[in-house]
Amino acid sequence: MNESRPAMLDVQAIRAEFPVLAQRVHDAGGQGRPLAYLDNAATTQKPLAVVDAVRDFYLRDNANVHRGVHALSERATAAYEGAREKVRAFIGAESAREIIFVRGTTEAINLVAAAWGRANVREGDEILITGLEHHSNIVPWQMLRDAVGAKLVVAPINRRGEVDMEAFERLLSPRTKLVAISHLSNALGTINPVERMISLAHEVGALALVDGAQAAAHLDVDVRRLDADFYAMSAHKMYGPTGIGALYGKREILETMPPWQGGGDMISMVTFDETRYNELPYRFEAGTPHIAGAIGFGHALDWLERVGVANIAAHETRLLDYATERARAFPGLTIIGEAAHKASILSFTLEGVHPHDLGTILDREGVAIRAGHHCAMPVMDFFGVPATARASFAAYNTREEVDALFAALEKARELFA
Ligand code: 7TS
Repeated sequence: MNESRPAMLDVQAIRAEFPVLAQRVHDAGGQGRPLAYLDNAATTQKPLAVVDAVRDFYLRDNANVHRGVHALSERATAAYEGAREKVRAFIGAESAREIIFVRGTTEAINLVAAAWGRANVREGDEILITGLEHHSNIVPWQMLRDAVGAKLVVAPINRRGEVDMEAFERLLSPRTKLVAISHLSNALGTINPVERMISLAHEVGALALVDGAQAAAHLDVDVRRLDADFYAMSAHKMYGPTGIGALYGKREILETMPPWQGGGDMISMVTFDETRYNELPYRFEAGTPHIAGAIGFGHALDWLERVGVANIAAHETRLLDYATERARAFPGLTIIGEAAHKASILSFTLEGVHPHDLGTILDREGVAIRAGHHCAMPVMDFFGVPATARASFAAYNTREEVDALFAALEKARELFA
């Protein structure tokens, strides 16, 4: 990791790379407002470098991968495998064979639950998650639990929205087969101490899966330093295309896993009597993959590395600190989630205004936030709220956009006063 001080971002130059940001919304009759896009935890916008890479692929190189003998197929294959190598380098994996392209974090976790889970989790075994998880890191484990008779154990959180580490340690036992934890909570912005959680999991002989959907574009991720057994991410939250993501798995674990989907590309030989499976990573990539998406993902990683994740993180932390300070001073506003270690996400409620109404009013002011349960209903239950409003920051956001958020909140309060 680069230990030098993060550099200040040239945010205006960055914004110029995202044409979608330079628009007014609800502009009928010239009454529109400049867009303040603060819904980055749902999906980030895409820089020209990514859009151009996808477009260029379709305009110049489009062909299927791994099968053709012609020039276009060779180019497509080289670009697709080049993207795999970029993912490997970005997360510090040892080998590109450990990188499986999937649709996103959801599919990555389902792959592990289906392939590793069905082969390794038995009746009475336990899977330990936390009270902070997104539904995609809960439901696949419930499905596995119900299929094999395992138990799903949940480490509780405290009122600040942090995992209770004493309870987490206490809940680990030789029965624990897998610990599945988010790196960064999408509902609250809490950064989990995943390195410690993974090491505790390993002490009882469990494997550890990290849901990195929110973390990968905001925190420095080094899967070998973390010693994660699996790490899941989604390109679309990392300035890349939708419909593509990656699952990292340690080679020695992936080697022992049966495939989860059957079809083309994942085989080395098929007769009607038997099939021999292909080597890693292809064994887990049945069918024609999202070739253009993977290439766009690779360019998004180039973009992230050029701008620098540490520089982006420092910028987002300044925005989050400023927004938090303004939120604390705002009458009737309650911040949901005040963990000591947070990144890029501010979740809150406003007295007397349902978060969905708030989302609609803010939208009329040009401010795009997310209102809802954020696919983390158990987190909402814990805090006793039906939903929260959530502002989430990215490299291109500005202090002025935080001001626009609070000006719009002021309007909402006046409307409901
Ligand atoms: N895990 C976390 C922590 C997430 O935030 C999300 C998506 C997922 C998993 C699933 O990722 P996907 O790319 O497979 O859908 N979170 C959100 C959100 O907060 N608002 O919209 C999607």
